[in-house]
Amino acid sequence: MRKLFIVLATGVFGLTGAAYAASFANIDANGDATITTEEFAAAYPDSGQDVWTAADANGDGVLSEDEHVAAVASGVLPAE
Ligand SMILES: [Ca+2]
Ligand SMILES: [Ca+2]
Repeated sequence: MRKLFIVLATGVFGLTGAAYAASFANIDANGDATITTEEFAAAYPDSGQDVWTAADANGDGVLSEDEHVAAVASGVLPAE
């Protein structure tokens, strides 16, 4: 029973990670590992400049995967 729980828990976390990776990859249309304002606008058409500014933590004009993870985790951006 304990072993079954561990297998189930691993499966759930595995799925969550895979779903997130697919999300970033989908938004990063050209696959360069950063989200530009154009890619951001396509993925989040309802999010404005204030959301972008909050998500782009280091202000370099693109979102890294770390910044995107943090923005989703903090609720700045909706999880897909
Ligand atoms: Ca990109
Ligand atoms: Ca940035």
